[in-house]
Formats: sequence, C-alpha cells, structure tokens
Amino acid sequence: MTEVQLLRPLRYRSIFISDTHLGFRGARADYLLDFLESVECETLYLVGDILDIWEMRRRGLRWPDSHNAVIQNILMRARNGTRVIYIPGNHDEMMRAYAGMSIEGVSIELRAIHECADGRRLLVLHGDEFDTVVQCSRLVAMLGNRMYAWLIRANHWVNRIRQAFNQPYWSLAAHLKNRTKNVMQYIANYEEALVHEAKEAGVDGLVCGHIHHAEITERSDVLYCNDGDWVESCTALVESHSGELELLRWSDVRESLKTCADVSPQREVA
Ligand SMILES: [Mn+2]
Repeated sequence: MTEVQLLRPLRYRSIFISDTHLGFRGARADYLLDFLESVECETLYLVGDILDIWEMRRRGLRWPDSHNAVIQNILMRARNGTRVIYIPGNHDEMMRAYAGMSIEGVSIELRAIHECADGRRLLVLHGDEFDTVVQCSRLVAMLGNRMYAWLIRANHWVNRIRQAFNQPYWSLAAHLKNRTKNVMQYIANYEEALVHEAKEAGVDGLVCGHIHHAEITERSDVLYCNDGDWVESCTALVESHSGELELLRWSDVRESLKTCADVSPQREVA
C-alpha cells in the first residue's frame, strides 16, 4: 500500500460495495480499509458476501486485525449518522434471518430500492438467486416468466438442502470461473437475468454483486451496475451528489491521487 496521504476525503452521496469476503484469507481487507478511510458518504450499501461465513466454517475462524478494522470502520460510520444498509449474500446468508432488523445501527434487508439524487430508482440486491436462472437461460427464454420465478425458488431450496448437509452454497459463478471457457456468456446471461428482474420491479436500474465482475452498462433501457469485489478487482460503485454513478477501481484512484491530487480518478460513468 502507498504512503500517500489524500488531501481530502472523497465525498459521495452513496457508496456500494460487496463481496469483501471478510474471514477469507484472500480478502483484500487492508486495501478496503484504505478505501474506507479515504471516503465519506451519506449512505453505505453492503451488497452481500461481506462476511465469508462459509469459509470460516470450513477452515476455522481466521480473523486478522485488518478484517476487524473494516468492521469497526463500518460500525463507526453507522454510529456517526451514515445510513448503512446490509443486504446479505450467499456467503453470509445466515444474516438473512435478521432481515428487517437493525443491528448496531446497520439495517439488514433482503433487497432495497435506492433513489438517486436525479430521481432514478435502483433495485439493490446481491444476485446469487440468479445462478440457476442463468444456468437454464435457454429454457427460461422458451418458457418465460413462470419458469423464471420457479427456478429462483428451486435455487433457494437446492441450497437450503445443501446447507442442511453442511455443504457450501453452490454457485454457478464460481463453477464457471474454474472452467473459464464460457465466462463471457455466463456474465451476459447473468446481466440479462438481473435486468429482467429490475424490469419486473419497475425500476430504472439495479445494483448487484456476486460474480466479482464490476461493470456499468445499459441493457434494454435498464441500467446494470455491478460493484465488483474486494478479493480480486477492489472496486466500488459510488454516486455523486448530483446522482452520477461511477465505478471506482481503487488501485487506479490511488495512482491518480499520487501523481496529482486534483486529477479526477479513472472511472466509468453512467
Ligand atoms: Mn455471492
């Protein structure tokens, strides 16, 4: 990590991060902490897989100081008036049992609707329930909406049964990453499934995570934002005070702040 001090905190209206996988040794917690200490926001969304409870169960509790510092930073924000909304994912699905509750000032929800400063409404969800839809995307295309809803329920029950046998969540994303041939097709199908869901919800766009692939794109008039992860790419989605959404790649932002404090960070804008 660089020793450069930021001249000012980067101020945003909202910040979305996901897939930090705290408790997993591959988590880039010190990098994430550096990010958190450099930004301010009114609303912070934690879009799932924040804690890797499956990994902790499988390999025993690993909880380095840097992972703890991330949690402390988030709780301190909640205490100091930042709205913090936590939408659990599949690696921290045990937290879904607390949906509707507020713990230490952190609201736990299954999904949320975020209203941007410019009035756009975004569905915020982790996205793991779409693994099965993506897997069966050709069937879904043929059979339509009822098949679609049925598959999401099937995915839920398959993973409940796996859980009962103490098997980790089965993710098509992870499976395909190991067999990289069809990754691009997988990502396209995943995007399509989420865009479909956003349309059903009657919103302008969505924010998700899960597949560790940060992106802002528009598909059939729906804005698709994936905030990426803090295991590989170290990315966050941020909203400015005027409602502009950007993807921050923290290593790029760090570089540009090092060379010139006034240069805008590298970004993708929607
Ligand atoms: Mn996930």
